Amino acid sequence: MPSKKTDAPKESQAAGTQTPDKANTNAKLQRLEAVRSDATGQALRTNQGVRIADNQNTLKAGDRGPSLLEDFIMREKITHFDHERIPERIVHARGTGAHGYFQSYGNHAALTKAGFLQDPEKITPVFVRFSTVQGPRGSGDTVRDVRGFAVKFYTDEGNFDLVGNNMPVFFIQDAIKFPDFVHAVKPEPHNEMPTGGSAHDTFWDFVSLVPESAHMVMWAMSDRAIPRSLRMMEGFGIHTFRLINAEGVASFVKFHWKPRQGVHSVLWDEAQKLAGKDTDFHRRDLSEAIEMGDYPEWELGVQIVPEADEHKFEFDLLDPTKIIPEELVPVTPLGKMVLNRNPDNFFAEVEQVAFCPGHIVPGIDFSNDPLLQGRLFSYTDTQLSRLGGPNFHEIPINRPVAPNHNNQRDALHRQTIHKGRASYEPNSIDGGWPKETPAAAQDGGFESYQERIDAVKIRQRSESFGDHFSQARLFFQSMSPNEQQHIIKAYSFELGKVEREHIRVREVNEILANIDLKLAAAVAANLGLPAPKAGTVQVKGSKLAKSPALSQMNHPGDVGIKGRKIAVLVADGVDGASVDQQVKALEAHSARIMVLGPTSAPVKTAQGKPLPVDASMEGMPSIMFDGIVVPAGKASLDALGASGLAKHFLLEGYKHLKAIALAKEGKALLDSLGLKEDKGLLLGDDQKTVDAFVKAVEGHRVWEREAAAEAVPA
Ligand code: HDD
Repeated sequence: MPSKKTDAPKESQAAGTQTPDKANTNAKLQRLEAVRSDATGQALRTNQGVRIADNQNTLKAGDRGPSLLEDFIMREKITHFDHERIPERIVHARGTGAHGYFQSYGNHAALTKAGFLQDPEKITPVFVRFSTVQGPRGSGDTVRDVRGFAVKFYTDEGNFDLVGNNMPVFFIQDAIKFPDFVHAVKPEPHNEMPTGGSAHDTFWDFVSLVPESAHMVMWAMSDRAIPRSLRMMEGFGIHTFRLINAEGVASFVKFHWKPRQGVHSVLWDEAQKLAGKDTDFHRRDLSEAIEMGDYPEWELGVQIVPEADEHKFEFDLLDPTKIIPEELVPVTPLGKMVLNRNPDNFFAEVEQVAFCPGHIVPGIDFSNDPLLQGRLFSYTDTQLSRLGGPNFHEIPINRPVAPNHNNQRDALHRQTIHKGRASYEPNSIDGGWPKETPAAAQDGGFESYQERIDAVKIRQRSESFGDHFSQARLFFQSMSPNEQQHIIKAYSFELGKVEREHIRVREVNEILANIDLKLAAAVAANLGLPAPKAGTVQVKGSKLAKSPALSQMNHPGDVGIKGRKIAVLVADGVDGASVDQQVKALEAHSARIMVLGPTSAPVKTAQGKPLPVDASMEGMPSIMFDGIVVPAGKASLDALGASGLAKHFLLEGYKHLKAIALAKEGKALLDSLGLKEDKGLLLGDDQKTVDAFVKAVEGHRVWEREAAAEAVPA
């Protein structure tokens, strides 16, 4: 139980960390803002503050002579440039970030004493970094990979980092296997290929030998690994954590982020093309949305398991390769997060931000998940070489808004100028400050949950971690038929890239066959292998036949087509009134519309007026949109029908199951493409067509079309 002492140091009161009003939070944020630099109206100077008269020429002996070593201006500039790069993250190197805030829905004091979850009036600033795992900093955004979803809450009681992913489980159960896993998934050591992907021998060698990865690999082969947008992903804390209230009562929890934008993906063919046509597809989407005021929003929720129920599940709560199905323990919403500000400087904010699962605040604590326990060490350790020493908490993006006085001193890049003589505790020279805050005081100091441990020191995996296939099976069987087909294709694609036959065989016979024989047979057929007749182990199976919460189809979101991108295809002779009508109708739904022409030059409407276009169909191909509209105007429709670019745009949009609406007179164009109307391929000029189009975009893809679209070339 927590300590009963209540004598808090006066200093902590004076610091004003307790007042929960917005003004106070904003004032603290100002402390971070003070380091933002704006050079508008400022003179160009050296780092020492000397005004620079000539930034064009090195100091030389004569205008055609050799450069002089004494040119401190040139030397300072080049020296700094030579050292601009820092080591990229060993994993999650490719990422992007945004600022925002978290706001609790109510007072969750019964669950936790964490201050930021107690007051719906309190605005807690956050910084979020989304990332891929495998690829280097310059790799593509849409590769098949897990996405990191790391949130730093700058709470009044210190920073809380929720360092999760967009998938609720992980590849391994024990942190000691992390370097092995990462070495296997990273590009192969002899040729540093492939960049950004897992379709290669070492990855499949490892995962086919490590059955505990089966569940996570299933997620990685699903559509979750190719999100449509970072705004359209769920986030998960993965491990079981603890929340602890002021009475010391703890509950196990799993953290969830639910996007209001829904959970949506691109198709694999789109993902591959986007990785080439727009490497920055995801970061662009996030930053544009925020720029346009279309702020993405997530609900933070928890699945709560009372301590007493720890052992009531058919899996171990400490096993990070397992979910608690939401049908068994629903997600209780706690609050919302809104991302509403882009970084001013990528390096200073996104690159230098340092997360650590060990950054927690009073009211939150760890579980004994052995993967989490290892992470508590790794993250701080990695910053030492990545950010150059133990003072990375002083980099502005990492600074807490709560005060952080202590007796740690010196080391590389120290910025704080400590006053006082005593950098030790206890001391009598500086009045004994800074002092501990007893846990039971108001706004008490952090106290670890007092869990009773009576155990033998041992290197051994608990037997309760032994079932690797039941939840992988539950996942596959909970998917819609379309999603199941995508999974089959993803395994087939990836294993098809594996050069060594014995690895393919092992994955099919010893992993997939234990998950689902139909899945194994379908993948085997695509690889030219015999279908396995039975699995290699006895799989207990899950009591639940299905978990609907696992299918993306059941997460449509609640923002309609707000922010969805619609292409309006035009050419000379387009009916200006028809364009206006379509654009207005879609803008009424807050969709983001771009008018595309054969080139970036304006087109001439049937009414003889110039119509500016936003981009060319080549510059913004169909893969960058959620829906396509073709307005009326016979000459324009004929021109589009004669243009390979426009035909490809429409066929590709059709193939990728996008909603397409053509003016009625577009029938001939449709016929020439060999396409037939369906639920999302619409002909008409009336409101009914617009409504059907909006509904189809809202459905994200015209799933009913998928079989027919197979015949259309990619
Ligand atoms: Fe990790 C970065 C998520 C297991 C070691 N990890 C990193 C990031 C995310 C995750 C989102 C990027 C943070 C950022 O944007 O800066 N990692 C996870 C999740 C895991 C996980 C959800 C399992 C549930 N990680 C894990 C283990 C270890 C690490 C088991 C080591 C034992 N992770 C690291 C790291 C990184 C990192 C090497 C690289 C850069 C960094 O930490 O700051 O320390």
